[in-house]
Amino acid sequence: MTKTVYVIDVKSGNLQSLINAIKKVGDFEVKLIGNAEEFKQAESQIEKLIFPGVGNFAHFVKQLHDRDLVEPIKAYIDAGKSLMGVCVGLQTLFDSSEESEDLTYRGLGYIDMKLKKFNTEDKKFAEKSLRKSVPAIGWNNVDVINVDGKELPQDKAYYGINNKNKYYFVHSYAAIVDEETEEVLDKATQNGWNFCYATYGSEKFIAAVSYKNCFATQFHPEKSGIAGLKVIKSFLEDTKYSEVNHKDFQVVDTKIQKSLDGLTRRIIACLDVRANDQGDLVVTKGDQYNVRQSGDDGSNNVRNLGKPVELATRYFYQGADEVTFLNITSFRDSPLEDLPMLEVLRLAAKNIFVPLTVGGGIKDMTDPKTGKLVPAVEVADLYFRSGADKVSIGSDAVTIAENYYANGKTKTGTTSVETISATFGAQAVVISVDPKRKYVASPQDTTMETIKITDASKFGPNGEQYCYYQVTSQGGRKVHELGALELCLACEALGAGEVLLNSIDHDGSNKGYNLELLRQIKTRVSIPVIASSGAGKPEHFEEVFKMDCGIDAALGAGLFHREEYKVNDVKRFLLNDANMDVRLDDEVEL
Ligand code: 1PR
Repeated sequence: MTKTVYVIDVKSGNLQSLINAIKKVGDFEVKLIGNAEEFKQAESQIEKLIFPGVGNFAHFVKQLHDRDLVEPIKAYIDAGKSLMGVCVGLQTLFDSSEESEDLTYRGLGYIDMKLKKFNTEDKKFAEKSLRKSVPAIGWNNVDVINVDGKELPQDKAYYGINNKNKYYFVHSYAAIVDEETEEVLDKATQNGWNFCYATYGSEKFIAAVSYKNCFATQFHPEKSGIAGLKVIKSFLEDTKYSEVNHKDFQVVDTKIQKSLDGLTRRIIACLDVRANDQGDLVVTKGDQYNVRQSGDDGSNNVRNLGKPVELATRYFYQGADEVTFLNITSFRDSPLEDLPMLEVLRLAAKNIFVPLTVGGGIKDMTDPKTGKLVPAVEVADLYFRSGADKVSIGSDAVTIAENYYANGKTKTGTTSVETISATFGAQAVVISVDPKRKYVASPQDTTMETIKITDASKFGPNGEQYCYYQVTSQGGRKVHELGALELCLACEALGAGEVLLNSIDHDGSNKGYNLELLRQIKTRVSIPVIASSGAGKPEHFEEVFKMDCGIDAALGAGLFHREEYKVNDVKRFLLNDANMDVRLDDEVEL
C-alpha cells in the first residue's frame, strides 16, 4: 500500500531531489506542508515528516516564522513523533548562526549553540601555508559513536548511517565542537540528545543528531548516492538502528592517505550538451572547444557521443561523485519554458542521487517570446526546481568581473553571482572559467598577475618567459582583457562558492590537467577549485590531486564518453595504486 510522507516546504532550494529519493526507495507518495494551517490539517495522519533545508539559515528560519511553523514543529518533536531533518533542517534545531547577525529570528533552540563558519585558516592547512576551502563541499565519513566514544545507547536511532560509508556535505556553517561548547552539549545529552560527528580539517562538527524520534543530518542523504538512499529508506521503513559495526570504524587502512580536510577528492563527469545538426540534443566533445568533426565526404558535423540523460545515469552508477551538464550553445536565446536543459535535469534527477550542476545561459534573460526581462535568479530557480543543486555561470561571470573592476571593486548586489548566492547560498554558485594561455615578455606588459615560466621548453614562441591566462566567453569565441585569476578573485568576493577551471589549451588533449593554471588560482582563492580539461588517464587525476595546493575535485569528459575508462576505474586506481581516499558507492546495495 502506498504510504504518505509529509515534507515541510518553505520554498528553499532543491526539494525535487528529496521527493525523487523518497519515491526511489519504496511505494511512497509525498505531500507538502507549507504553513501552520496545512500542518494542522495533516497532523493526525503524519507518521513520517521530513524537514529539509538548504541555503541561508536566516532566510530559512524567517520562512518558518512567517508561516507559523515553528510551534507546530516543536510540538511534533516534543511529542516523540518521527521526523528527519536535513542540512539547514538540522541547523534549525540549534539557537542561531553566525550566518545571520540579526537575531530577530532564531532557530528552534533545542541546543543552545551558535553555528559558526568553518575557518579557512585551519591549523592543519596553515602548517603547509595553505587555506582550507570554504564552503566545505564533498564526501566525508560520519563517526557514529557516542560522545564518550562508547557504543550508542540502544534507543538512539541513526537509521543506517554507517561509519564505512561516505556522505555528501555542502555547507559553510556548522555546529562546531570546541571547549566552549562542551558544557552545552553535555547539558543537551542529559536532556536526551545524542550527537555524532565528522571532522573538516581540524574542526570537529555535529554531523547528525538523535532525540526521541527526531533524527537530523548535516549531510544530504538524498545526494549521498546509494548510501544516502539507504538512510532515507531505513527512516521511512523505521528500521531504527544502524547496522554499525564499530570494529570497522577502528580498522584504519594505514596505507590510505586522507586529504588534509578529510573529504575524498571528488571525481566529476561532465557532459557538454547541444543540439546536433539534426536538432537532437546530444552530448558532444572535441578539443580546444571545437566539437565538429570533418567527414571524408566533406561534411562537418557536431560529434554525437550519446544521449545526455542516459550517459549521466551511467556515470552515476559508475560512481561519479557529481554530474555536470553544460549547455554549450546557450548564447542562443530560447524561450524560457523551452530551455532544453530543464527537461534533461528533470529526467536525470529521477535516477541520479549525487549533486547535479547545470551551466550555460545563466544570466538575466529576455524571453524572446514575451519580450519580458527575467532576472538570472529566476532562471536559476527554474533549474533548481528541476533538480539542479548548483548553477555554473560562464560568460556572465566575465561581464560581472569586468564591471566590478571598472567600478573600483564595487558590489552592486544585482548581478547573477550576487543574487543567486544571496538567495540559494554560495555553494549553489559555480563560476566556469574558460581561459587560454597568453605569453608576455615581462610582467610590466600587462596589468594582470603573471606566472614566471621556469621550464625553457614551455617558453612562448618568441622566447617569452611569462604568461597569464586570458579569459574568454561564449565558449571561447570572445577573448577578454581579463586574467583567470582576476576573474576568480572578483567572483569569490561577490559570493561565488566554487570555481570550475577549464583550460582551452588542454581541453580534449588527454595530456593531463593544466597544473600551472590550477596552482595559480588555487593558491589565491578560498573557495573549492575543480580541475577541468585534459584528463586522459587515471594517473592524471593522481597528479592533480597530489599537487601541493590541494585541488578539491577533478572533472573528466572525453575519457569517460569514449569509454576508455569508467569513473570507478579512476577511483580504484586512486585507492589501490595511489593510496588515496575515495568514495566507492558500488559496494553499497540499496
Ligand atoms: O557562458 O555561462 O553560457 O556557459 C557556457 C558553458 O559551456 C561554459 O561553462 C563553457 O565552459 C562551456 N562551453 C562552451 N563552449 C564549449 C565547447 O566545448 N565548445 N565546453 C564549452 C566547455 C569544457 C569542459 C570540458 C573539459 C573536459 N567544456 O566542461 O568538459 O574541458 O574535457 P576533457 O576531459 O575531454 O579534456 P555560459
